[in-house]
Order: sequence, then C-alpha cells, then structure tokens
Amino acid sequence: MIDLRSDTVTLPTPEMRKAMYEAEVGDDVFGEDPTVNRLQELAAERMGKEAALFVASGTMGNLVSILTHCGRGDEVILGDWSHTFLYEVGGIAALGGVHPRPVRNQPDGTMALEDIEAAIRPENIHFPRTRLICLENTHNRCGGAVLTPEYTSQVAQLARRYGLKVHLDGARIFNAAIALGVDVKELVKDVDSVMFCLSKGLSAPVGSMVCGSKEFISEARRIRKMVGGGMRQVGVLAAAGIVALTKMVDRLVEDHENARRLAEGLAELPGIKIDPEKVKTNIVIFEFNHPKMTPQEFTERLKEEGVLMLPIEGKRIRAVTHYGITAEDIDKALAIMRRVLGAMS
Ligand code: TLP
Repeated sequence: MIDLRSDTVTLPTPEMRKAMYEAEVGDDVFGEDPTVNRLQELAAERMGKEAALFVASGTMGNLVSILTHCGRGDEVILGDWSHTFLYEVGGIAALGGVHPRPVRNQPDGTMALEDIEAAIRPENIHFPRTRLICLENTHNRCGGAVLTPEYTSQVAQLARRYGLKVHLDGARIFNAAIALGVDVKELVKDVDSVMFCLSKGLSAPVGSMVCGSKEFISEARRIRKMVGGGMRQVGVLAAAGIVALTKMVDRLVEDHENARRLAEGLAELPGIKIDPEKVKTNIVIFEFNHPKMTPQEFTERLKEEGVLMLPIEGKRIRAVTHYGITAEDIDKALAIMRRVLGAMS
C-alpha cells in the first residue's frame, strides 16, 4: 500500500524502537522520568522557550494550551478552517467552556489582520472576553500553507496591543521551518505558546510537545493532569520523541520534494485541479472533477489498486507525503491514477 492519507501513519524507525527498549524511566507525574525530562529540555531549547511539556497528542496539546490561557466563558479567535475549530471534537467548548470565535481563513492559511482586529471584543456587559488568538503553521486544510515569521509577528503585535495571548498550533512547525529555510525559533519567538507534534512527519509513534514560559508550562501541567494526561513511565514514548527531534527534522525536505513531484504529476491529469506552485510542504490538496466518478469513488478505486488518499470535503482530496514514501512510490501512485482515470474516460 502507498499510504498517502496522512503523515500520522508513519511507523517508528529502528533507532526509535531501540531507544524505546533501552529508555531509562520513572514516574513522570512526580517529574521523575529522566527520558521525559530530557525530551522536554530538548524541545524547549529547540523552540527557544523556557519550558516544555510532553502530551499524548496534538489535540491534547492544543486543548491544554487553550485551557491554560483561557477560563470558562472567555473567547478565543481562531481560523474557521483551523484544526482546533474543525477537528478537535469541540473540546475547548465542551471541556473548558471556552467560546470559539472563528475568523475566515485566507487560502494561504492566514487570517486577515483587519478581520482578527474586528473580532476582538470591546468591554461590554453582553460580550465574552477575548483572551487568545490561535494560529496554525503549517496550515493543514489550507494545503500545508506556511505562515511567515513576519505575519506571526504582526499577529503577536496586534494581540499585545489588546492584552491578548497567542497560541500556535505548530503540529507541523518543522515543515514550515524547512520550507522557509529559517530556524524554527524564528517562527515561534513571538507566540506565548506553541504545540508541535512528534508523531506526524517526525515519525514518533505517539506524542506532542507544548512549549512556553516556565509559569505557563507549570499551569499547563496541572491542566494536563485534569484531562487525564498525567502519564507514568512514559519515557518509553519520550525516547522515540528524542530520536524524532534530533534525527528526523532535516529529512522533511524529501517529503516536500515528493509532495511537489506528486502535485506536478497531478496537474497533468484530466479532471484534476491543482497549482503545484502552491505546494510548499508535505500536504497536497487537489480538486477532483470527473463526469463519471465522485472523489469518494475515485479514492475507493485507488484503494483497490494500492493507493490510499483522503477525500476531505466537497470535491477536495488530500494526499500527504512522509517518511517511508519515496519518489518511486509517487511515480507509481501517479501511474495508478492515470490508469484509473483512463479506464473511466
Ligand atoms: N491532523 C490529522 C487529522 O486529525 C486530520 C491529520 O491527519 O492531518 N493540529 C493540526 C494542524 C493537525 O493536522 C492535527 C492532526 C492536530 C493538530 C491533532 O493532532 P493529533 O492527531 O495528534 O491529535
């Protein structure tokens, strides 16, 4: 199977499995797991933040971060196409009583600064209080679009003017850094908190990191415990995370090259609409318009031929490149798509 559904399907590398087997562990709720502590120090250092916290998933990382910044009835401004708004089960509202205020995402993953500013609530007895702005980099549903350090900094300045905090869903922040050729610190220096995932392109089996100030992380640790995320001898997982962070970042460039290769091939196929120039990282989203097949039927046919992709919504289909997917796999997938489309024409 050539599995392009997500970079979450990556399997741990042999080096990760060895590190997991050999990991020195302790009770992390007591702060005594040496491997977790090492991962947290490493993550904080990589992000240029004071402290970091290991969490079970990206969803938990965003939830814990938002619940740390906001109290019940507070409002968070976030993109209407953001992962937190669309795909995190409404957890911030259900579990934290935090009111989401979605602002339109532009196709490049940003929210217009004037739209953000217009959504900030003035003091009024009728209104919830705006506390937080959330950004997403890279932007999943906007096709892996990359937010620049300049844009992030403009949003942070706006937030500061109104006394708000900024949280960054940086599930794929290293993809953004590699695509822009900048140190990841540049992309997160202006935000108050950042979550990034070890278990996507970096291939660890489980886990994400939340990074921020010492004070923020100490409160986030309490909230993590509250949502049931206080884990015990979790160094067995953190060990893989250390390999992810130290060995798997630079190779993301291959995923980006493969994504571009896929996009260029797709652009040649009948009934498929995509601008390969817009594919900057490892996510490829294209429109599928075929007189005889729906996107669902197309992905079903591809599955029978050994290629997995995800129909997302409307006519859009998503393919994600990752560790384990080679340039030959991309060529093979394109040949299969050509055959399936040819058979239907
Ligand atoms: N995204 C997954 C699915 O949930 C859609 C994927 O396959 O892309 N932020 C962003 C930007 C994400 O893309 C994801 C996962 C998360 C947060 C949540 O991470 P997990 O799956 O670890 O909870």
